Amino acid sequence: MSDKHILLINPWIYDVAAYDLWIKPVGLLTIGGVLREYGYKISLIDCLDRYHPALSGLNGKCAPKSKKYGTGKFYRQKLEKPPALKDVPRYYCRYGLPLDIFIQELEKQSSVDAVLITSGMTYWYQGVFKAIEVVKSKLPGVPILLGGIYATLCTEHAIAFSGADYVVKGLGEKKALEILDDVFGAKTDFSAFPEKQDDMPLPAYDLYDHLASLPILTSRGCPFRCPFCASHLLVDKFEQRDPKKVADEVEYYSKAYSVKNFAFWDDALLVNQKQHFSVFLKEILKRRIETTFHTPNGLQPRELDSELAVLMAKTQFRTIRLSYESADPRRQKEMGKVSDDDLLCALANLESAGYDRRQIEVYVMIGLPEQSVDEMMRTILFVHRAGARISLASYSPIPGTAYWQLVKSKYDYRDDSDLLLTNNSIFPLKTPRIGADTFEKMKQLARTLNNALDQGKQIS
Ligand code: B12
Repeated sequence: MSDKHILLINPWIYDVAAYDLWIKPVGLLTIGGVLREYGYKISLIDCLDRYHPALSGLNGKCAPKSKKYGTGKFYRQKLEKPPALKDVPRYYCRYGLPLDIFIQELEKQSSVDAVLITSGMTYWYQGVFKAIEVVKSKLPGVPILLGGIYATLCTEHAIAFSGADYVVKGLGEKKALEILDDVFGAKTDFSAFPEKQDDMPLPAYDLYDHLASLPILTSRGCPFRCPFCASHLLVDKFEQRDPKKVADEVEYYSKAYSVKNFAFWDDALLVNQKQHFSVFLKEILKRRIETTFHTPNGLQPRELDSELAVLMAKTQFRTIRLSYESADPRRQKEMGKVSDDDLLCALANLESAGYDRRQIEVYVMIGLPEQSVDEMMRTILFVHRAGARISLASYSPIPGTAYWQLVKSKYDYRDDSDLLLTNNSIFPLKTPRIGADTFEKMKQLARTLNNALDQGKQIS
């Protein structure tokens, strides 16, 4: 057992746009839960907590408001644009707690023995670096461990430039304990260490003052190998949890904390759905849990049969997004998980279960390497003609993926190019095939078609 105090930090988002879609640092908080089981005292500064008490009344304004299902805008402060983005006509901002509040929160912490910082998108690294810089100046000599998505996908970059004392690649529950052993000269007994996700303690959500909505994971990893996606680089094997234990978790948070919105963050939620997701939904019905569910990560249309659609309607799924990505048959084959018919069938099933197609959002990828304007247009039009909402997902190149090689060989992009340029709002602007004009036209087209749907019109 240890009496050491570990401070967990979820840093800001530095970006040209950001929106809180039920964001919580699940990985960091799970590590927090594990550390607590091993006797560490933990505390948290979540720069992305929109309900942070210090935000209410800030500059005479109230804390940012939430929409109906718990999403909302972050507080933001404009920053000077970094050189790589000089010609991008957007504001570059720090989203989340104002810097002075972060500093006050750090100063309030008593005797911190180590700091654990997480990281999200690769192109958010500047927010991570700033948090590390401030921690170093306010808590000199305290060891800093950095992990998370950026640290895993761009480990060399993080080692070279972040300033963290330890950079961790991949899942961090055990590695964090091992490093802390090293730091404190301790020797943890790992004989009872949970190997399965189900045996891990719950994420340390109790560290928040206010919990309105939560992400939930029923699995880790992904059995698919889509060439644009990094999931397999983050977690190498696909593991699904016991659906009844996931239901226990939802029941616990909805009863103990009155959480009303749960967003699934799985990469592949519907794999083996009859034995997995449907079992979870039946549990929710049986236990009469009254909450609302959301799937911001796209669902696989192929798995969405009529029985599942009915279960989703009964258990109050409100935000439903489907992964379609492209109308190009070659690309569909490459991804191996969706065809036009799959999408049409899933929409028909959802409609029969009582959903209005216009509320179902369908992801359309734009800006993929070598993707033609024609392919993007055909995909956008196909979704519109199917009566569903177009949700544009602009491509973000990710180091280590199959498409990364293609990006480097086809575009003016090198391994040492600034990661800021991999931002999904910026990369398409810079690609010769798309460029700012076409990108804007695609967005405009999607907006026009979605507006037409809202007015009950379909443009053929
Ligand atoms: C949920 C999710 C989202 C959510 C929100 C995520 C967020 N926090 O902002 C939503 C739906 C909003 C989203 C949006 C997008 N996403 Co996304 N998303 C994910 C997803 C599926 C899960 C992330 C997650 O939380 N995992 C769960 C936790 C448990 O894992 P974890 O945080 O990694 O933590 C573990 C380890 O990293 C480590 N660890 C973490 N912190 C620390 C700290 C320390 C000290 C240590 C030791 C260890 C450690 O231990 C943890 C537990 O083992 C990932 C894919 C994936 N499998 O990770 C993609 C992913 C991060 N997203 C990605 C992409 C492309 C996008 C979009 C650009 C898609 C689009 N075109 O619109 C947008 C961009 C949004 C934006 N504003 O820029 C890419 C990354 C892109 C990049 N360049 O970085 C990923 C990797 C998927 C992919 N396609 O490859 N996303």
